[in-house]
Amino acid sequence: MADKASDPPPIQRISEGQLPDPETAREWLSTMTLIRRFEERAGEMYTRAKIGGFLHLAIGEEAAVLGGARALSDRDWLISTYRSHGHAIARGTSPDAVMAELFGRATGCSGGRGGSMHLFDLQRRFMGGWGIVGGNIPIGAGFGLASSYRGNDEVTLCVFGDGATNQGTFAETMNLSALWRLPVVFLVTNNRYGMGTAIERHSAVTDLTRKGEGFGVEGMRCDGMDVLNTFETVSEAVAIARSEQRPILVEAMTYRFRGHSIADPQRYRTAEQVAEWKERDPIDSFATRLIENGLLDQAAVEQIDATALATAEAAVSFADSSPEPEPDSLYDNIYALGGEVNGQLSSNSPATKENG
Ligand SMILES: Cc1ncc(C[n+]2csc(CCOP(=O)(O)OP(=O)(O)O)c2C)c(N)n1
Ligand SMILES: [Mg+2]
Repeated sequence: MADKASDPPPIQRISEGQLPDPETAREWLSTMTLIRRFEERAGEMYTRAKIGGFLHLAIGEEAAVLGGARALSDRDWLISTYRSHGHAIARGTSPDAVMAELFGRATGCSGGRGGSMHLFDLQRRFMGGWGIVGGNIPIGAGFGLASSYRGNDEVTLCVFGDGATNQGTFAETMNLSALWRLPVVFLVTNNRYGMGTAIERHSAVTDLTRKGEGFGVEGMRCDGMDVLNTFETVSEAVAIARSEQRPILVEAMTYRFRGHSIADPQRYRTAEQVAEWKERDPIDSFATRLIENGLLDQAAVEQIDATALATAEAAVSFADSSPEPEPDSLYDNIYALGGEVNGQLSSNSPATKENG
């Protein structure tokens, strides 16, 4: 019964929208392919014990990742979960810095202290990388509040999973975001499972577009296996958030092809179900569409894949040859500059250090 209940609804629709110009189409395909090849290599490195902690891959979800990220401009903010390698790469963080972070090296985008679940890149307004399910939702609203308070037109895209919509933080954030008219797009990556629990078994309401309704947050749905449809839908939501200063909830229907994390026997779903979704591989289907429409030829697609493989390989070499963080740096970035304890600067405060 469980398997029957978790059968995915068939989404046959491929966006009828306008394909992007050839340069944009090439960039989308290249970045999705890079994310895929990067994560495959990361998975291998994990099983070789090069990577510690947890590793959550988003293989199969690349269209939901990239379509959402590309709906933002450089001045907008993106915040994600522990399944965020693709978000960092999509935002422009170098694959070298992401892989080095997974390896826990000083050259990583969080200085080797965050690992897979805590990627971060302030310069590119990628605000992490958060390990607590639902924990990033109110923080995303906080970025929206900051934009609103400063009176600029920046928008935050806050990404989380279907399981996270059952957290109290989701309900509280929907309420305050609507009440305070925050310019935030909440993007639910509905991959149909929270770890091993199918959506029909973890959420009373499975149409997630409706989960913000009672709080005053309008919902939209996109085909998260289709990068163009995701881009169009999230772009529309971003435009509303920007011009009308109000939150929108977007549900992206997608699927992860691998387990929840690396160690997952996946007894909660059938091989047939996985195979069915793989037929709609977001990268293959986009490449096919570009070839059919004459935007790229087969040789160009193969070249894109070869380049992605080489970049992922180079990232592994970079990470592997990078130094570990210095033990002396243990307290760096822990205490705020000028931090005071009882009116005195703390001895560990960077302000008391030579270069502080
Ligand atoms: C507050 C909290 N509870 C439980 C966990 C353990 N946990 C990690 S991922 C996860 C499933 C979340 O599922 P979903 O939100 O659908 O995201 P997905 O993993 O499918 O991307 C759980 C329960 C956690 N990290 N934080
Ligand atoms: Mg999920």
